[in-house]
Amino acid sequence: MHVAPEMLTKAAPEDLDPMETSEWMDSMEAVLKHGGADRAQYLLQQLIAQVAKLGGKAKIPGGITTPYINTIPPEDEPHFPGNRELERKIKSAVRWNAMAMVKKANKTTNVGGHIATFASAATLYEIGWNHFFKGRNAGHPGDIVFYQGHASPGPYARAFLEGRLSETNLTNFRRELQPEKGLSSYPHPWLMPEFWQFPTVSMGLGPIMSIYHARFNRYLRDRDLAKTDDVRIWAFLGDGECDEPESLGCITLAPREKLDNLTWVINCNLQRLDGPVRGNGKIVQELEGLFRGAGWNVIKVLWGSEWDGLLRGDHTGALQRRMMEVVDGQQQEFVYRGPAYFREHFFNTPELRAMVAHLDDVGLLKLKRGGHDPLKVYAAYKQAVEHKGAPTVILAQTVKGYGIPGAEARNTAHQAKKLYDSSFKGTADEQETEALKVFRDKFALPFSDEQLQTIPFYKLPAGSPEEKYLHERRSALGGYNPSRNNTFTPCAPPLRENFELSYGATMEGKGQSTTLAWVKLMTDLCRDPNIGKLLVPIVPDEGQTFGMPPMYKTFGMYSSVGQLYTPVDKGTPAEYKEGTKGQILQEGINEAGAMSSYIAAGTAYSTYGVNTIPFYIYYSMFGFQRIGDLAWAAADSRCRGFLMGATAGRTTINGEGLQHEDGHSHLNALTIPSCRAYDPAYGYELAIIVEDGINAMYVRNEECFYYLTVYNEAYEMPAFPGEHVREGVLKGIYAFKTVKPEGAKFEVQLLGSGVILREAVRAQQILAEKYKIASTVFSVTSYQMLRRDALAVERHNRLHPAGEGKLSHVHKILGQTKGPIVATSDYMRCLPEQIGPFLDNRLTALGTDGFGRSETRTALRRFFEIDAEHTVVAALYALAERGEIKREVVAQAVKDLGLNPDAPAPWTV
Ligand SMILES: Cc1ncc(C[n+]2csc(CCOP(=O)(O)OP(=O)(O)O)c2C)c(N)n1
Ligand SMILES: [Mg+2]
Repeated sequence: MHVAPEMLTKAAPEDLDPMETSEWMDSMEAVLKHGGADRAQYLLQQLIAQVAKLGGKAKIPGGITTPYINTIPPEDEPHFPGNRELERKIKSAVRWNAMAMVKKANKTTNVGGHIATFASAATLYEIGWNHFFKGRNAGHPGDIVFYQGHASPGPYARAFLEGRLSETNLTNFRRELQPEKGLSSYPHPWLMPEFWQFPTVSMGLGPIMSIYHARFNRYLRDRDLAKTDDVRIWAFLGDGECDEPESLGCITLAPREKLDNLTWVINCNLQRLDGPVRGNGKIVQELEGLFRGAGWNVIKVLWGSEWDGLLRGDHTGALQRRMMEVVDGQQQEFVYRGPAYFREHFFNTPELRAMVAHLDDVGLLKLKRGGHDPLKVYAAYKQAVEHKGAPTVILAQTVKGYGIPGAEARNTAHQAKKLYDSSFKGTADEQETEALKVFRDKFALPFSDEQLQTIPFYKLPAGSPEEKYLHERRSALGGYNPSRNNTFTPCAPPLRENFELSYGATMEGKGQSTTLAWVKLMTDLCRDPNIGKLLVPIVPDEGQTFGMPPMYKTFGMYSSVGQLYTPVDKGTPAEYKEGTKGQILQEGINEAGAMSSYIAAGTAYSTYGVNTIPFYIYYSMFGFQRIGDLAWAAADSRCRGFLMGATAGRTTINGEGLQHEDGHSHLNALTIPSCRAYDPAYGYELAIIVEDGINAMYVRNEECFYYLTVYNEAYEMPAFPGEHVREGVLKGIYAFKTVKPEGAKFEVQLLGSGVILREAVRAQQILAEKYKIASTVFSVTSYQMLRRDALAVERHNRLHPAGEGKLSHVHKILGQTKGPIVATSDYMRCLPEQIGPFLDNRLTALGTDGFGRSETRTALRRFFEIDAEHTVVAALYALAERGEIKREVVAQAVKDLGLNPDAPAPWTV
């Protein structure tokens, strides 16, 4: 039933006819008794519809929240199939080890860690591990669980009991460089590839990734790529984490796509790092309203079983009202101050006080929050996994730092690294020992006082009922969780012939952009018998800008319901075709969502053993800059695939101005160690890079993904010059064209990338024709690859000084050349400057430092000083610096070529 909160908290309009009211109440009571809840709900809906139809001034209740009690009434709770006693023992051991791990790690070092989060979530996870989270095995990928990042001591402690991690592993928590492997602070598949599947600790990323993962599972199923029906996606979130836009920004997708394979558990301990999440309000109610409004199935687990009796006796609704009116900040106070305060201030009327008169302080302390009650949590999970047609969110109320002396419900709980309670007597050490005893006793751990001195890890006794139970449960659920698959089954390589279709020159007078070259390449590749079906083009509502509509028809766009309408452009080559077999993921204006799809698709090689190859194309400015943290998480996830930064270049997407003109995404790409970034100029370069990329990732099993910039400027493209350029294209540089005018005395080397390669070629002509200077133009497809190779070579030589010494690719190519080197591109100067230290001759870098602005391409290239004319002057000046030509020649060139020497530096305006 939906009841507006104001109806519970605020006074209703005056009752003008109590008799009539009572008749209505009696009727509803009878309906509930004889017709059941569904019938009551139906009648309520009819009544509301009737009021709406007849109009008048009556306000229809607009709220979509329910009272502050458990969604599942006690009478609807299922039988609990577990052994409560054994599960309690296991959970206590996990609690202890999780605490001990953090405490030990901070005894001798300052490496940090969190105790309070897992302490509040232990029951939420243990019910999952004992009853719900399917494990990975040869025949089943297991459930996908997005573990709350800073709850990681819990999963580690559990894996220790399962025999999957050693005592040394635990001792080396947050000591990853120790000889026997230490454990990552948080879920990092990059660092623990056998264990973690998805990184989560950057708040908000786990939630959004989980939604798109759940949707991608449907895509895999509908396109017959993998069997995923039996896989559930779980995401564990903090209530504070819900303030991140990524957490809640995409929740409408899940009900729209009917993702009943998705379950969220929000640990509502009412606190975040600094203090209460909603001190002056109620986070659970706020979240309930949001999720219900979005169409989720919402289950509130607020109170433990001990409250059931009190609520049953709450005939006037006073207790329920009190639960509703207490704000979260106050709820914390009741836990923090203990039972006497709780009795006096929560049960603050004679009626309420009487309800708990039979309970002593111990009895009061047993009135737990719902998230600590296995029965309530089990009931919620069971209902969640059985719910059809919509995702479920469980709002579980807990206490942060539950059971930890000195931490429970304190604002400092999040940062607590040790047990310490200043209410105990004695020195800090004595207080700590006392706190350990309290913890031990509360959770009944079999340690003597003596043993507590060393805070030992606790292993379930071999052969004990609890140890057997733990393994039985995991084996019944198919294996362990978390656990990441590292077996890779390579693809058969794509056929070369489909790439060769991109090797030809464009027709004379007819240009092509690299973006269109990509569209064409994709269309050719989709016919490839080995990988065609595995391509997953992803686009966030920018396909028309990129010339993609022909792909819409060829590939189709995925929709779980097919196409329920006739597209207005039916029958045209650009038909907006949707279908259950559609291959493209059209994500709407949602780069973060699209990136989450990219991650799901780019990790499926591990998660589901299917080598889907995502190509996520987007406005390059709205890539790393906008969703950089997801790109980082993609790398951590060992994600593969291609990011296509389209409309690239600060001067090339000319009219769009400052916010759109990207001159730095290649610098962002540099920051991601497993990202290989390329800036190709021609269709054949693109085809070579994509072919080798697919082979690298999906055949040779290299851990990386690609970033390729593609531009929207059309120009004539030459044909593939021949096999001799392939290696250079992939390694980052190859000689494109040499011009040596008759009688040339001097020589320069010109480096160009992407669209701006053509400016280097034009500069070459001017240098030859006007100044009789010889030059070679090099196409630099990747400064990043050149630098990485050069760094590796330099490091090798330094650490092996007695050896012969290796030669880097960039040195191999440019080391033999004469004269200064001038580089120009549509990106910032420091991109080419990266290779400077590895060159013998001086490098002058031109680039697009500064804010973009709207203008023509020609004007912008002049403004940013990257055009042919500026390249010529840079080359002449470099020669003058070497004393090879006179400075007057340069000064004259500045005039002749029409440059304004007094224009402000572009990066200052
Ligand atoms: C994007 C981001 N910002 C900040 C942090 C630092 N941080 C880690 S945990 C935390 C508080 C988490 O509170 P909540 O989500 O309620 O989780 P709880 O520990 O209470 O379960 C913060 C701010 C982070 N990990 N990621
Ligand atoms: Mg919290």
